[in-house]
This record gives sequence, C-alpha cells and structure tokens, in this order.
Amino acid sequence: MSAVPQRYLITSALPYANGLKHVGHLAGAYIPADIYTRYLRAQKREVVFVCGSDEHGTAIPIQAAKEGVTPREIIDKYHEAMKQDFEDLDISFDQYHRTSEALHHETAQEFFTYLHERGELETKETEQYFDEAAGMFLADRYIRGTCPSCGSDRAFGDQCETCGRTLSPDELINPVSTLSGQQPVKKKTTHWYLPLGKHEAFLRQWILEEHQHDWRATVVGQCKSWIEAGLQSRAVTRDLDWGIALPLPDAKGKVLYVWFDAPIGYISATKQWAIEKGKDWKPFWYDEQTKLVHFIGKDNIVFHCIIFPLMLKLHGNILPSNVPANEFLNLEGDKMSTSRNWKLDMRDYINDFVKPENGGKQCVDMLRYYLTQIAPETKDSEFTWKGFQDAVNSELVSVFGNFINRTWVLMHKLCGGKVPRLHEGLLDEHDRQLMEEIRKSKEHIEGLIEEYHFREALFQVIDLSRKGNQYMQRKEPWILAKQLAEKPELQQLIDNTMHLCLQLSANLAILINPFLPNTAKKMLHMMKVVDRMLDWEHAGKLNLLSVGYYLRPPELLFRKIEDEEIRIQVEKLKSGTVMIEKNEIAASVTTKKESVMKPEIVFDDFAKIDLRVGKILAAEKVEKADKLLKLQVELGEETRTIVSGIALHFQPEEVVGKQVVVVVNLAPRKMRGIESNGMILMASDEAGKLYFIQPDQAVASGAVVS
Ligand code: B3M
Ligand code: ZN
Repeated sequence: MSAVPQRYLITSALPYANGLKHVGHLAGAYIPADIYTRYLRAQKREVVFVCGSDEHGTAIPIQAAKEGVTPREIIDKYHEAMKQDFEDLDISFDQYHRTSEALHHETAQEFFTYLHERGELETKETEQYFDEAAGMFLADRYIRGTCPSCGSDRAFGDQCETCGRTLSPDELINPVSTLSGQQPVKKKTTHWYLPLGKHEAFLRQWILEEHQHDWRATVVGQCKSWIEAGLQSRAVTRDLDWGIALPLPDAKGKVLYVWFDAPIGYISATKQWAIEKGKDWKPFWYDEQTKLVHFIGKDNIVFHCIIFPLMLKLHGNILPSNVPANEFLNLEGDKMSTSRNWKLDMRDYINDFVKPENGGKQCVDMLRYYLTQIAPETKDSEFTWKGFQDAVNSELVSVFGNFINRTWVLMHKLCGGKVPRLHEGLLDEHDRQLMEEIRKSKEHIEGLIEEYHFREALFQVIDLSRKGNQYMQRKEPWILAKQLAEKPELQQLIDNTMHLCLQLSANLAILINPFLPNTAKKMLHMMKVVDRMLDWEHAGKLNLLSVGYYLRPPELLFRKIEDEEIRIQVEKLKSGTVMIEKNEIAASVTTKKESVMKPEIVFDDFAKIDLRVGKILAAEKVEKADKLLKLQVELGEETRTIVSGIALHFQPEEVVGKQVVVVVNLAPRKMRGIESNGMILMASDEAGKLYFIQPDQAVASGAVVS
C-alpha cells in the first residue's frame, strides 16, 4: 500500500431537495461513502465526511409549482426530510449542509469571481427562448414541444422522456412555454462559459493517463467518450430567478448554474464543519496531502470527473484522488423512477421496518447489508424483495448471526459464561488453520476497502463467519461435553474451541463495523468491552478477549424476514402503478353488475365535479398495458395528458378528433408511470361496449358541462 494520506475528505453527491430519495440513491452514493468513512475512522485517520441538500436549479421551482407552494417551502421540507432519512439509516456525515445557506452563496460567488477575474471564463451572447407573457428566459425544463426523434409531443427542452434522447431547446418542434402555454420568442442574452476545450490536454493527461488504472473502468470510460466527442464550452450561468445571484454589477436576473454551485457545496460544508469544530478547513481543499474522494452515481460522472476538477484546478484547489461512481440499481425488473413511482423510498423502508416491534436498528443493518451485497459497483444491479429476504435469512441470520449465537450459547453452557483459556500444546491443524484465517483477514479486507471493493470486502467478512461455523461443526464441542464424565481432560479441547470462536467473534465485530455499525455495537455490548476495541488495528489479533472475563448472555443479532412481509412490499410497490391502473379501468368501464343506481346525493356533491368538453388531439397505446390509451386532450387554452382504459374498444386513430366530456378536477393519478390529469366520461351498454359522451354539435373545447 502507498503512503497513508495525512487527511481525507469524503463527499457524497448532494441530493436535490425536490423530493424524497430512494434506495437506489442510498446504494449509489451514501452507503459506500459511509462504509469507507467508518473504516477510515476505525483506522484513526483524520477524515471529514460531508454532504448536504442541493437546493438550486429548476428542479426546485418546478416541484414548488407542482405542490402549489414556494420554492423556499420545498427546500425546507425536503432538506429536513432527507437529513432525517440519512440519520435514521446511520449515514454518519460530519456535516450535512445546504446550498441555500449564506455561507454557501458567498463561497460559490467567491469561486466565480476568482475565475472571472483571472480571465478563466468566456462570455458569449446567444439567442435563447424567452416567454414574453411570463417576462422571463426559459430554462430548458420550461420548454416543451415535439421530439425530433420520436415525435412525442411531450419532450422537454433538455430531454425527451419518451425516447430518452438528450435535446437542446432549439431542436424541439413547435416549442411551447410551460409557464404561459405560449410560443416563446428568441431573445439575446449573455452568459459565462467554462472553456473545457482549452484544457483538453490537462484533462486527457490527468484522467486518461494518470488515473486510467486506479479509477473504475466505467468512470474512465465515460470520461474518455466525453473527451473524444470534443469538449465544448459549458455555460456556468443561467437566466433564472432561483439560485445564487451572479456577483457582477450588470448581471441582473442571472444566477450561477446549479451544477456550478452544487459541487462547491462540498467546500462550504467543509467550512461549516470547521466553524462548528473550531478547525481549519483550508488544508482539506489546498493541501496535496489530503485525499479527496467523491462518491456518486454514474449520472454525475462528467460533473465530478471533468467539470468540477477543472474548476478546482483553475481555482488553485486539490483534485479528487478518486471518484468511485456506481452504476444504477434497478427494482424488481425495472428501472427505478420517481416519475413512474417505481421505487422504494428510504422513508418507506424506515417507516415499515425500522420500528421497535420490527427489530428497530437491526433493520437498518439488514438494508445496509443487502444494498452492499448487491452494490452496482461495476454494472447495474437489481433490488428484489425476495433477494432482500434471502440475503437476510440465509446469510445474516443463518451464517453470521448463527455463528455468534452458537458461540455465545455454548460458551455459557460449556465454559461457565467466561472466556476459557487456550491450551497451546493441544492445538491441532484445524485450530491453527482458523487462527491463520483470522490473522490474514485484516489485511485482505482492508485492501479491498482501500480499493473501494466494498461488496467483496463484505463478502469476505461473512465468509470468515462461515469458516467459523465450519470449524465449530468439525469440532463439535457439544459432543465432547457429553463424554466429560469419563474423560474430564476433554474440557481442555472444548476450551480451545470456544476460546478461538470467541476471538473470532471479536474480530468479526471489528470487521463488520464499517458496514453494519449497529450489529458491531450489539456485539460490543455482549462482549462487555469498550468502543475502542473496534479500532481497526485490533483486527487480526487473537487476544482481544481476556481469559476469565465474563461475557453477557447472547442477544439475537438479526431476525428472519417473513414471506408475508415480502408479499406486502411487493404488492405495495405494484399498487403504486398497476393497481391504480386497474381502478381506473374499473371506473370507466361500467359493467352490468355495477349499473345498480348509486345512493342519492345533494346538488352540492354534484357541483364539486368540474366537467368540460374536450377534444382528443392525439392518442397512442401505452406500452405493456393493453387496456390503456394515452390521450392528449385539448381543453380550451391547455392540453392535458389523460390515460384512459379504452384501448380494448378503440384504436388510437379512431378517437383522434373526437369531442369528449372530461372530469377536469379529478386529482392526477399515475398509470404505468404516466400522470393522468382527468377522466373521460363514457357510456356502456349491457355487453360492455363503450360509447363517447359528446355534445350534439361541435362546441369550443373547454366549454363547461353542467
Ligand atoms: N443534485 C444531481 C443528483 O442528485 C445533483 C448532485 C449534485 S452533487 C454536487 O443526481
Ligand atoms: Zn423522443
């Protein structure tokens, strides 16, 4: 191993404060960073672990509009919620900051000014879309139009979510502002750019040469394709009213681009930590003896490996030593997605599992275990509830937990509840083999952690406990115990076995600690030893527990996950999408059985329903849902997406141009990941055939039905 760095700064990607984060995020950027940091702390190295909420960018005002509140309310709400999630799952940040803090604004502005004053930024005047009705330039996400690739009319200015293509607003056909619904106009505007192309030689050298072997192949590969595609200058400013104001006199209405300010958040978080601890933050960002490591998901690679490092270099800071980016975690056979509601939020897991009656903190470690065991380190991987159950039941419970439990039970039964002595002269080949396994485990596992192979490192810890089980099985001290009456000298052999199993247990506590801190803590309690025993330097030793020392009775480390729990979770997940779809179909396709008259209502009940005449502009089938059609329905000024369960009755082309009656104030619902904003009224006959309800003559769409 190369020389140990003087200090470490560990960062996890700053999550956007626009919604709750799911276990894919947890597995990608937070658990691995936490494992690494806990390991470094156990090594007694100086380490600071920072993160915080990313509170700028268009994601925030867009979410605010969705929830009908102010951007400030959005960031306050989600900052607190995310912070709590991380705390509940024992992600041990030294500082969880937020980019809306004054300290961060100042830090980011200083950074910009520094680059600007040294002439490191270019300015360019370009034409950008402007919404005259709203009186503002439109961020990419505020522009919608037809995708030039697939023809979907719901593409955004930065991406078409139907076909996945990355777009620029100029490529959209018939662009429309989502703010006013009007066609935007082009207007001149000036922006500041980071000229990546100018620094190509440096980037090539630093990433593709210096780090081609010690960075993950997936990371180097992505950087390489970026560089090969030609490095363009990137705008670091935006015309937006939410963000960090540009610290220049003639730049009203301009803010720093969120991807310029967010990574600087790592610096402000370090500053905040230093203020609170009375330390100096500067060495962490200026001293070459600092090892800076960014933990992120693969979608953030270019920002952390190309753009931010270049910013750091131009600003005179140190560069990251490594950026161990993870691939994506899928869920039950499909990509995790917030918009399609196909995800497992950290909060949902916490609410369902991390409560006293369910095992409390045990469940934190069970999730940490599974997410590390399936960590998408080299390729995308998959979370399944069955996989979670198997990992917990057949590895944590049956292997690790079982070894510790047997050791404790037998030690109390056969050795009077205290650590028996070791009779060196009686050691056999199996004892020596186990001793050797314990000795070499430290170096092996620490090598893997230092290289960011957390999945393999954890596997090795479990494997060591598996070896403990095999050893005990071979020794069968309970059989020897039955012969003690005739051969009392056998007690010495029992003592040897139990002594070694106990020393192995103590080692396992140290080795599992970075991964499953709650488990390690419980083991400490059972061993009646102090926290210091978990210091990494003690791993590999065979004298951690003193002879004659009384130990507490065993406590179960993990509980089994029942089939029923898994069934409930799978159902819950599916009900987020599929069940909604079924309900919707049931609502619109009235069957004979349901045609019984409903109970009487008063006029006010009826008056709550807002009915309008709409016109279907477009219709398409919904993938993998044979009953659904996705409709674009014109309702006066606006056009809405409505998903309707009529696909078994009508072909898409048959319904285009039809006038329909729409319930327009029905709360939006997701069906197959598509948000449906309203419901079309249909009549059905006894055979279940469907008919549209229409005005008897064409009327302007949007007309009120009452
Ligand atoms: N908030 C994007 C993301 O959550 C962004 C990361 C910032 S890290 C400086 O994927
Ligand atoms: Zn498209």
